[in-house]
Amino acid sequence: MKLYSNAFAPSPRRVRMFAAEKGLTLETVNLDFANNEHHAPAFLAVNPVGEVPALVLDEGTVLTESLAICRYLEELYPQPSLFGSSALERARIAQCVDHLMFRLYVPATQAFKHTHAYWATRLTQVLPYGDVARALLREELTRIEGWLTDGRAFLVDDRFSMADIVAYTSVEFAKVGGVRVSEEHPQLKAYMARIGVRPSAKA
Ligand SMILES: N[C@@H](CCC(=O)N[C@@H](CS)C(=O)NCC(=O)O)C(=O)O
Repeated sequence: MKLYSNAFAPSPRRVRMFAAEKGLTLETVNLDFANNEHHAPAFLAVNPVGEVPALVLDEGTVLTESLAICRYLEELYPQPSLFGSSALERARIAQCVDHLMFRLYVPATQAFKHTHAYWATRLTQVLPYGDVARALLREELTRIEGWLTDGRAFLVDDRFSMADIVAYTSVEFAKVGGVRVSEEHPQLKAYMARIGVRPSAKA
């Protein structure tokens, strides 16, 4: 298997972190976005959308979408289970992952795209929309702070899961959209430090 990735982007980071938690080493090709390597014909032949991650299987099939790739790896390598091991646990983790993808990751991408210099020449930036996305992001950080006030170590059922991977990588990514965990979020700050010392956080 070969993973097309980018060192700084959150979507391939989810896959790298997931693989590291499973103890997997994936052959990885890092594309340089600044040099538009993700829009070069060689990569568009792999993923015509021009986005990472893309996982090329040994028989040639290409999988895209970080969550789909992680689910595939979970099926191949079930332990440790990161999507849950009972019907209820799987539902609770999926519920949290979907919530975070829509309410944390999406506003983080919109804040990044509509305020950061990297995107200025790549799309029509609408700065007030970027500000709306930042406000939504701050609301979401406050919501997660609320979840963590009951003393839980991880987001779902007190064990590390895909929900923590999505939360950690998205909160990290929110920084490039101009939103950081602040003194208003002491539980979230401690949570980020707790997840950040896991070896997978460096993957
Ligand atoms: N929903 C996709 C999102 C993929 C995506 O947006 N990838 C970004 C990096 S996080 C990308 O390749 N961006 C390149 C570009 O838009 O130019 C997933 O979860 O894999």
